This record gives sequence, structure tokens and C-alpha cells, in this order.
Amino acid sequence: MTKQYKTLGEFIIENQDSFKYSSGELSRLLNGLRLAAKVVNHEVNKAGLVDILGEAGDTNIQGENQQKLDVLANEKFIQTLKKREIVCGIASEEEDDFISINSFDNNNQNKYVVLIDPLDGSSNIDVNVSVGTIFSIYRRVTPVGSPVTIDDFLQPGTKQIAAGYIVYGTSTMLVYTTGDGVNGFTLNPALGTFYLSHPNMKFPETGNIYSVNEGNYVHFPQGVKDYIKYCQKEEDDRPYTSRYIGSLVSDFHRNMIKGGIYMYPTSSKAPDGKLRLLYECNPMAFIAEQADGLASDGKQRIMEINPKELHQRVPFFCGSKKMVEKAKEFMK
Ligand code: AHM
Ligand code: MG
Repeated sequence: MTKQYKTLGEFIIENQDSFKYSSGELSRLLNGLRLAAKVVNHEVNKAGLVDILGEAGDTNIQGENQQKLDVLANEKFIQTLKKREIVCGIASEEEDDFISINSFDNNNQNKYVVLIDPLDGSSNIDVNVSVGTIFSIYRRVTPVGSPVTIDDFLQPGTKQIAAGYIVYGTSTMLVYTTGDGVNGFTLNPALGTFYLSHPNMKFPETGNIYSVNEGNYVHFPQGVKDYIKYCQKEEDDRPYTSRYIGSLVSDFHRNMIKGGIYMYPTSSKAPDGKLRLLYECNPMAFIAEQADGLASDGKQRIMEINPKELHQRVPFFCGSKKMVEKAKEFMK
């Protein structure tokens, strides 16, 4: 007999009562993200077939060239979320400033803000390598009914009420948490349906994979260099295996399944690291902790950092608990 897998839609509805702010709104919001994910998945998958690859010509706030698919993914997620009358504000890695959403239909009663990296791993887009979407959801802190302010977005990661990612890989998966464990859903492209394929995902307590851009080695702080040498040393269960895709979502996803550590340290070239606290590190940290892993900037818990600006960068060490703890020892 074939096993019956639960769909993402069913799972969202079944679990909405266990969510402390339950009112069905978060469910509608997650359903919105699910829909946008399918649309973006469709675009990402046909990227090699149609002439939509390459630079769009715009430069984003970090001074990077935007690829056309980034722009497209950004538009799709924003459009979908705006329509749902649940979200009062969106901040995107691809936008200079946050977007305030007025919803006249319900008198601006929307409570949630979404922070999103619509298509992460942009350097992999035009070479047919996995990319991802990362999202993070908070309740606004300013009064409902008024326009959102920057304070609604600059909340520490501990205030997230949900976070997730979509990995457009050999198959497309949506993985998310609402603070009650992590669940992964695989898209059946023939039916356009996500099925619960990875219930209750957990990082193995330790692993043998380290993921870091070693090309930057000479620029890393001494503690990071020492930890990398430790990973490479022939002793106990080492040397570890080095695996680095250059797409945070894919590197994280593999490490969560197999056990490993992902690192994007500071370097003399990038004194604050590269990854963005709000769009990349906080959501991944929430998922990591919900899956028994850890996420640190080398000193403190990522989710306890008080953000000062929307596009803030932080160093990032994330993955299997024991491995992150070990890396931190070296960085002391
Ligand atoms: P992006 O938001 O411009 O795509 O950059 C984020 C990506 C991560 O997905 C990835 O882990 C990292 O940048 C790779 O950076 P590098 O090429 O410097 O190793
Ligand atoms: Mg990114």
C-alpha cells in the first residue's frame, strides 16, 4: 500500500490551533508564501530555457548587480503578500527601504511584517546550481492601524513567530518553523503540491562537514583559521569533509540533514561578515535552534542581537550543536 503524505495545506490548517496567536491569519500568510514559492519555482526551473538570465542592470543597496531572477522573485513575493491583507509591512534584501502596506479593506488591521531574501545565492543562478528563498515573520510592535515604522522590522530574532526557506534544488522543498520544531515539504511538480516529506527535522548533534569559502582563508581571524586547521587535522573522526555550494540555503539544508557547520566569518575584506542579520541569519538561526542546532556570530547567539539597521551584516556560524560550540572555543 502506498503511504499517504500530508500536504502542506493540510499541515498548516491542522497546526494552526497549536500556534499561540492562532487566528488563521498566520495560516493565510504561510499559504501566501507557499503560493509565491510555487510561482518562483516555476521561474527558476525554466531559467535555462528562456532568455531571462543575466544582469537586470540594477544595483541593489549592497552594491551588487541584481540578476533578473532576483528581481522577479522579489516582485512575486511582494505581490503575493500584499494581496493577502495580513501583512502590514515587508522588508526585502532587494529593496533599499521597507515597504508599508495599507489595507483599506480591513482598516489596516494587519499585524504581521515579513522580511525576505527572495532569491539567495545569486551567483549560482546562471550556472544551474541550487538557490533559495529565506523568510522571517514577526508581529508588529507599533499599534495596529498606524503605518509601520522601522521599529517593526528591527526586532531581535527571538521575536520571530515563524521562519522558513525554500530550496530550489534537485527537488524543491519548503522548510519552516513556527517555534514548534521544523518540518520539510517536498514539491511534487506534476501536481503543484507540497507534501510533508521531512517531519520534525533535527541537526545531528555533531557531523563531519564544514562549509566555508576557504578562498578567503588568509583574510579570516586567527580563531577561524585555527578551527579550520582543526577540521582538517587527522585525529579522532577528522579530517572533516569540506562542502561549500555558495548558496546558504543549500549548504544549511545539507548540513541539517547530514550534520555539519556553516561559517561566514568576518574577514579583512568584509569586517562585519557578508550575510544579513535580518534576511538571512535570523531566520536560519530560528530554524537551526528549533532543529537542535546552534547559530552564533562567534560570540553571542544570533537571535539575541539587537538589530540597528535593515541591511546589517553579521558573521555567521551555524549548524550541529557540538561543532558550533567547538568553533566558538577557537574564537574566544
Ligand atoms: P546573496 O544574498 O548576494 O546571494 O549572498 C549570500 C550568499 C549566500 O547564499 C552564500 O552562502 C554566500 O553568499 C556565498 O558568498 P561567497 O561567494 O562570498 O562565498
Ligand atoms: Mg542573500
